[in-house]
This record gives sequence, C-alpha cells and structure tokens, in this order.
Amino acid sequence: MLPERIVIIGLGQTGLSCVRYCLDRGCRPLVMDTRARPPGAEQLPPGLDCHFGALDAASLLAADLLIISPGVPLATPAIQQARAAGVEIVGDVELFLRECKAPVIAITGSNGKSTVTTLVGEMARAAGLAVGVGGNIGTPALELLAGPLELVVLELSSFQLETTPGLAALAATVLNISEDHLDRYDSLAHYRDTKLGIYQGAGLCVYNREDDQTRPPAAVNAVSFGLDAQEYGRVQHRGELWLSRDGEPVLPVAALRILGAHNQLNALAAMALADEAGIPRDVQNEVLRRFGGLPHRCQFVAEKQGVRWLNDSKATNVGATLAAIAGVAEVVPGRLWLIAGGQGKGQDFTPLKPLLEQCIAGMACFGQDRAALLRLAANTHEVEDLPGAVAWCAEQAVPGDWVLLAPACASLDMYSNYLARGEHFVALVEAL
Ligand code: UMA
Ligand code: ADP
Repeated sequence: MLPERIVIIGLGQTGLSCVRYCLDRGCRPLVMDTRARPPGAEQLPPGLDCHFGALDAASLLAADLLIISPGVPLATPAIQQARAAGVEIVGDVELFLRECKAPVIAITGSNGKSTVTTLVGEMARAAGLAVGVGGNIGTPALELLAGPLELVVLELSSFQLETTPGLAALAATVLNISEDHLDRYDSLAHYRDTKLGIYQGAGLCVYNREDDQTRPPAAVNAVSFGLDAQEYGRVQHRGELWLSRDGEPVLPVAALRILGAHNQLNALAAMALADEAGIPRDVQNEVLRRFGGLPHRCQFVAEKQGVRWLNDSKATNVGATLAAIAGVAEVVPGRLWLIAGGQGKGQDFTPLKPLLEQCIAGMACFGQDRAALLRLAANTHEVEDLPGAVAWCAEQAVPGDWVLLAPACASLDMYSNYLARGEHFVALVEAL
C-alpha cells in the first residue's frame, strides 16, 4: 500500500516509471525536477502537480514518501532536511523489490556491469526462464513488473544502491572497483562502500579475487572469480587456456568472442551467478560461445583505407579505458591510436600513462577535460571535438593501424550520453 503524499524527484526515465507505478496504484504524486524542462515532462498525464526548476523544500518536508531518481544526489540539502525530519526516502529499485516475488541476481562494479548483466540474462532466457533484465542497463526496474518473472537480473549503479536498503539478492556481485563518480562521492572509499552495499542480505556474494576492494565482509557465503586456477578461474588443459570451476576445465578461452582478460573475468562472474540461479552449464557455455559483445564496447566499426576503427564509447572512466587498450593491444598487430576526452568527473588520469607510452602510437584529446589528458605523455595531440579527433587519426594512421575511441570520460559536455557519442563516432568513421 502506498502512502498518500508521495513526491517523485527527477523526471528522466526512472521518474517516469515511478509516476506510472504510482498512478497504476491509484496514487497521484507530486513531481519535481531541478531542471526547468526535464526530458519526461511531455509524457506526463495532464493535471499532475509538478514543480520544475528547483526542489520545493516545504513539499518535501510535508511528504510521507520521497522517491528519488539516481541522478539526484541524496546529499542535496532539501533532501537531507526531509530525511532528518523522518520522511522515508527510497529509489525505484527499492519499490520494485517490495513487489517482486522472483529471485534477484544483482550486479554492480565500476566496469563490466552491462556485459555481465546481459550474459546472465541471456543464459536465463536460453534456459527457458521468464527473466526480467533491467536497472542501470536501461530499463527502469519497475517496468519489469509488467511481465511474468521467474528470475530478475538487475544492473545496479552506486546511485541506485544508495536508495535500495532492502536488497536481499539470491546472488550479488561487485565486479571491480576503480575511480568513478568522484564528483558525487567525497572519496574512493565512500564510492566503494556504497557499491559493497549490494552484498547486504545476499544468499551468495560473488567477488573478484584480483581486486581486494570487492571483498564482502568475512562472515558471508562467498565465492570468487579471478585469472588463476582457484574457484571460478582459468586452467591450462589440452595445450590451451580454459575457464574453470575448482580447477575443472569448463570452456576454452578461445571459444569466447569477447576480447581481453577483462572479458574473461566477466564470463567467470556470469558463470558464478548463473550457477547460483540453477542455469545448466551447457546452456551457459552455449551463450558464452555466441555472445559477441554489446554495441559501443570495443565494437568493430569499419575498415577505411586499411585502417580499422573500434568504438568503445562506453569506456567512461580510466579503468574501462585501460581494460579496452589492454584487450585490443593483445590482438592488434599494427599501431594503435587512441581518442579520449570529455568530462573527467574528478578522476586521476595518471594510471593511463604506462599504457600510453607502451601501446599507443598517439592520442587525440578532445572535450572539456582534455588539458589533463594532454599533460600525460609526449604522444598526445589536442583537438576541439570528436570530428577533429577522427580527422587527425585518419591523417596519422597508415594501413594496418587501428584506431580506438575509449574516452575515459563521460560524454555529457558534448552529448546527451555515451550512445550519442558512439553513434556520432560511427557516422564520422563511415563518412571517411
Ligand atoms: N537531473 C537533474 N535534476 C533532477 C534530476 C536529474 O539535474 O532533478 C540530472 C542528473 O544529474 C543526470 C540526468 O539528469 O545528469 C539524468 O538523471 P535521472 O536520474 O533522471 O536519470 P534517468 O533518466 O532516470 O536514468 C537513470 C540512470 N541515470 C543515472 O543514474 C544518471 C540510467 O543510467 C539508467 O539506465 C536509468 O535510470 C534506468 O535505471 C545511465 C547512467 O549514466 C546509463 N548511469 C550511471 C553510470 O552508468 O555510470 C550511474
Ligand atoms: P558498465 O555497464 O559497468 O559500464 P560495460 O559492460 O558496459 O560496463 O563495459 C563498459 C566498458 O568497460 C567496456 O567498453 C570496456 O572497455 C570496460 N570493461 C568491461 N568489462 C570490464 C572489466 N571487467 N574490467 C575493466 N573494464 C571493463
């Protein structure tokens, strides 16, 4: 039963799904957004109370329940005031979990979330389960309530975890932790601890033994994945490397279509989660063999004048760019050129330095925070924007070279999201 006075804060995809959820249950919420013209405004039914351009602190204090979108910081003073006054604050995922009867697989991490979420979702579907896949990956969780559900696979961001106190997943994972969203958290430890909240109440915690920051508290039921032979890992078998479980070979690494050690870790995490959901191993393997990766993640775009172009627009932080360079450098015989830049979100870019010096012929730096990238190494070059970066790389590269867009930054200084940036890149390359 929903209380009477509900305020929904944020009118993007999440806010709209919350409005629909409330209306379907006979409750008319008040909707607020700090943006003067939030994207979902024109989809609202006529006559709904709205307050756009700023938050109205008095209405927040008078509410029984605040439903907050992930893009709205909990630390916002008016929201903190309401919390201090005892107003309940939740996110859409919490509302979803209160209604959902099916077991939940919950996935977070700085990178690899969408890949692992998609893999587990595909495995469940291939096993014949009625599976709902949503959360940060794009479909707001509440929309999943519309269909039959035998299993739910949720990608959860740190923002969503802040407002999901009641998570008790069948299995939960933190895939890895590297710097991200430091414009919203006061330290890496704060960001990590928010992510580790995904383990609360989980039946099984799946962690990355290559990354100590992903370890759950000692007392819980846990299993790990990593690149050695333990638990979910890798072993040599019949002269080649295989993914393995407790030292037993499961699938040759060469059978995976997704590139790089980071994707082997993603596959192992997906196996661990799928095992807990009871999905048969042969079904898992069939999905791992056919999955070619998601668009905008190390996606092959085209070969132009003998130069191959790759789109990893989803690399929105340094950790993702490092993984993309390492994965691509393993298979690229020629020189590799990099395009990076955008909004740095307060990250330290220096971890890029060694790979820039060892694996990259040159880096075109564009966007708001390009100055910090330009300072990293001698082989950097300043351009204004993505067209400038593509033009420069096309001039520099010779047949046999590869060019990788892996920006290490958010796109929001110039694009509505990473998809728009990736699509612009694909169009620019196709026009060469
Ligand atoms: N905003 C305001 N004022 C408001 C409300 C929002 O300025 O009052 C801004 C936010 O700061 C943000 C933008 O509007 O820049 C969108 O925020 P939102 O909360 O309305 O976002 P939604 O459209 O509901 O989309 C959200 C997730 N977005 C964010 O967390 C920023 C989507 O993840 C997610 O797919 C969707 O819910 C469905 O669950 C996107 C994302 O970028 C892909 N996530 C971040 C990431 O992956 O790094 C966390
Ligand atoms: P997310 O949903 O967490 O952003 P994605 O699966 O969409 O993750 O991958 C985003 C980018 O992160 C990829 O393009 C790749 O460069 C990088 N990446 C993917 N998996 C990993 C991983 N396990 N470790 C580090 N980087 C990764």
